[in-house]
Amino acid sequence: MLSPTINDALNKQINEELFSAYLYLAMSAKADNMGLSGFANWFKFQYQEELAHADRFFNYILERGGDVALDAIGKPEVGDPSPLELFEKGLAHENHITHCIFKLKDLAKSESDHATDVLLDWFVNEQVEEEASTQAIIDQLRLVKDNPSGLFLIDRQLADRKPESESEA
Ligand code: OFO
Repeated sequence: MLSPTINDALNKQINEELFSAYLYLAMSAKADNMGLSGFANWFKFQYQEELAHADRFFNYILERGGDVALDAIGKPEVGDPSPLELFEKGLAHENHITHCIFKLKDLAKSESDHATDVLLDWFVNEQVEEEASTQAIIDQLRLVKDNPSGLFLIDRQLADRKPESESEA
């Protein structure tokens, strides 16, 4: 059984993950409008991953006999960014999510909720991976600056991103 405090914190994290999904979906549309279909593809997969993250918390709460309470999802503000700024915004958001996961870990530990603590280990590792992959794209974009050929090549590379299940097969 989940404590009310942990249950509430996990519900808030479902909302964070769904907002993440929404944000990446907005970024995908923005990239598509810029003519960068590879970037749009990358953000679309990110959107799907975030939905899966929300699902993981959703299933876990129910598995532990808790109550799922869904809240309103905030409006994602993307503005009018350059391709580099899009990814910088994505990284800043992932840094925020990492902070949320760390706070959840602290809470689980303080309540000796070992099951939630173990669940969160998966998310700690996922955040390391997500921050690293986003940073790698930022590094490439900084390297090519505004060079259209460089941007084109990165776009082609991001078009190759496949869902995790397919790339592992
Ligand atoms: Fe981007 O990892 Fe979930 O939010």
